[in-house]
Amino acid sequence: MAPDKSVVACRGRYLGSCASSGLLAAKDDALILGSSRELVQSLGSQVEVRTGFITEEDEEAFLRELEPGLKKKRYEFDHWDDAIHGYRETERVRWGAACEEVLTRVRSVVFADGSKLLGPVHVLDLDKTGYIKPHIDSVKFCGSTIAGLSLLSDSIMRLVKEDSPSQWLDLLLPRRSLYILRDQARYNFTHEILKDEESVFNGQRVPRQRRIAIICRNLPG
Ligand SMILES: O=C(O)CCC(=O)C(=O)O
Repeated sequence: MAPDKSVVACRGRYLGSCASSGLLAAKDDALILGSSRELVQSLGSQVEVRTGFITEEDEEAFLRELEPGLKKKRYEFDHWDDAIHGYRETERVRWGAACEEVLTRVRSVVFADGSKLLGPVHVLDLDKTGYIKPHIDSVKFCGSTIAGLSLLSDSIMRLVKEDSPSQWLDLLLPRRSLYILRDQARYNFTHEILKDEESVFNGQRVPRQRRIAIICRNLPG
């Protein structure tokens, strides 16, 4: 009989698994590691990682649309006060049919019917040496939910409780996965994307390559 893997302790940290939890069955919880079992469980409903959300063909469709515009921009490295190091970015309202179909699927999974969404989709291209420092998205411009597709590379997103830094979650974001941050996870925890040198999940190196994130947000309510 398979062991109960509902929560697996890993060197003083906890790795949630949906193996025996009906409530969490729709999620890939083995991709979420936290400072305590309680935190993994309590924040579990507000953090999701869905592996294989897009196909290789979908990823290629996004790259075909985005590369010509991105290539004209330079990666930005030297703004000391920026939350992001080694990036270029763009926004896009209109997409070709293949990408629009994926984005419709993202919106239907992430947002309730009738939610007011930020019109343009944010595209963030991180160089292999790039990373995103801990920050909380502006409450002026962004509502309760942030969802992102990861293209080209696996990566680790770290959430740290703003007023209690010993409370943290690491999310392993595999290439072509979708992540979703909601409510407390979005408002009370900083999020960051680790640099290549620090990219280790549950003791295992997760090499960071160039990564493009396609990010959808709702509007403040
Ligand atoms: O690259 C990502 O998926 C996260 C982006 C991010 O942190 C942000 O846009 O606030």
